[in-house]
Amino acid sequence: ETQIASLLKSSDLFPIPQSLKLSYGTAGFRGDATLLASTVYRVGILSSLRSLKLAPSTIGLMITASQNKVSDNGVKVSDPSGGMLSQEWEPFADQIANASSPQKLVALIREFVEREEISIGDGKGEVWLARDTRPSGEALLRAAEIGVSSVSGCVAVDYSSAALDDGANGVGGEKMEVLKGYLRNLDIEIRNTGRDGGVLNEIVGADFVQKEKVVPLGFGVNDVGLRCVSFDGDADRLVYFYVSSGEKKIELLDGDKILSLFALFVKEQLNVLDDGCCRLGVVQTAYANGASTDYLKGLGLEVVFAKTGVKRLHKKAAEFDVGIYFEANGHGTILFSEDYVSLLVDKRKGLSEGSDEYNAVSRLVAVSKLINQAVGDAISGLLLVEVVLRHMGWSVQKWHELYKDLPSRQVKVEVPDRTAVVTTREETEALRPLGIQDAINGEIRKYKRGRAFIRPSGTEDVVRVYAEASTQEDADSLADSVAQLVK
Ligand code: 16G
Ligand code: ZN
Repeated sequence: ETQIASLLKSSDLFPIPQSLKLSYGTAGFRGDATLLASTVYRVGILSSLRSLKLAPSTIGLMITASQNKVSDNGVKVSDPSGGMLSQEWEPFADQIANASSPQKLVALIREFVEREEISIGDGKGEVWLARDTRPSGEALLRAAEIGVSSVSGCVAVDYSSAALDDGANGVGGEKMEVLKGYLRNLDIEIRNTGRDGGVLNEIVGADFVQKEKVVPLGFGVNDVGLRCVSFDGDADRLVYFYVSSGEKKIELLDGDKILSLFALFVKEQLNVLDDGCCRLGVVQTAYANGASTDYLKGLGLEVVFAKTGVKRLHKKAAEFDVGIYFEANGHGTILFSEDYVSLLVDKRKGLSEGSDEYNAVSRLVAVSKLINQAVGDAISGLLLVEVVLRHMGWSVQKWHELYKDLPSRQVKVEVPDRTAVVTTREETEALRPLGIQDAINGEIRKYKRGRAFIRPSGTEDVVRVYAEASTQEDADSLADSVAQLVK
């Protein structure tokens, strides 16, 4: 039922133009581009179903009208072999492309899914999307993406590689405009550059997105499913997100998730090298989502904790050969010790070009050059995320699935004297006021997967409270009751 509701909802976004009559033809559907959004959306659904039917397998969806005039466009599907969609499915393609209402569309899909015995929900479907350079391609690709992901358990991987960038109306947006000119094979559309009258950090930017978990200004329903990234005002933090439904809700990929992606990638290269002598470590703060810490430990990584603030994390990361640090709010980088980089460069000399080991060494050396090892910054962070996603062949959705965040809540409490709160070195427990930690522990014990801590802010005259638990309701209520203890 939720599957049907989701299909009805998404198909409402793509009403079928009157008197449209299409046939899959020799190479998919083609026509005037302005008439094709509903068709492409529906072909997205078909591709997901095809992927589930042949699971595990990847289906290709290409938006192109080949040699037709530029105002035309089209869509075709390829099977896992890389060849054309099996002709047996063409009649179904014709039927759904021409279904005159969302209800008829859903009925056709339902009947087809039953007949073909396609299991929706448990299977993992994947559809790779690409397009030619027609100006209508971008919007149609979005329609395809929505179609693909409206079938539950299916993800779209966008190989046309466009990303949206929220510059927080700060310096980052401006600099990205410059960088854009140098980037090939990566289309970035920049919003909130500050030039359109937007105010720095107001309802925009990484801090807003990470704390509020809603879209920044300038983003909305038309961006559903697309890979978006937000910088903060001075472009030293970044978080990714995608719009998850037609509303303002987002799925957030915070600093913890960026850390996890980087750690996984670096570990993968070290595994190829079978390099037991490289000490790889990751550094988090008390704000790291518990699920991220579990994930990183599950990878067999050494996870250490530092006090809030880049300088503290940086110092700890520098103790490793390769140290990766990120705050949940998106500050972070990867540090390579000089010795380790020289060792890699020497090692490469003895390897044959193009071998797995050679490539792994080259990737690590390239990362050490790409990332800003001084303190990290949003632009180099973005470039590395994009490179790693491309390397993995992952969509932002697939990356998000690395682990599921525990629900969390942050609140701040105004107090007469915030220095009355003194914490342990890693800020996970309060030493003063005396007795408060016992009281906090008492609250934590009431919740499944409960965790909470308090710390005096280093930048504002407040005490911050962080809480997480297995449900959002519990996280909210734990945060509230701990805040009461602080007051
Ligand atoms: C500063 C820190 C940031 C930290 C935040 C915590 C740097 C460059 N920036 O913005 O890392 O997360 O403060 O603020 O170190 P808070 O102490 O008010 O919670
Ligand atoms: Zn900043």
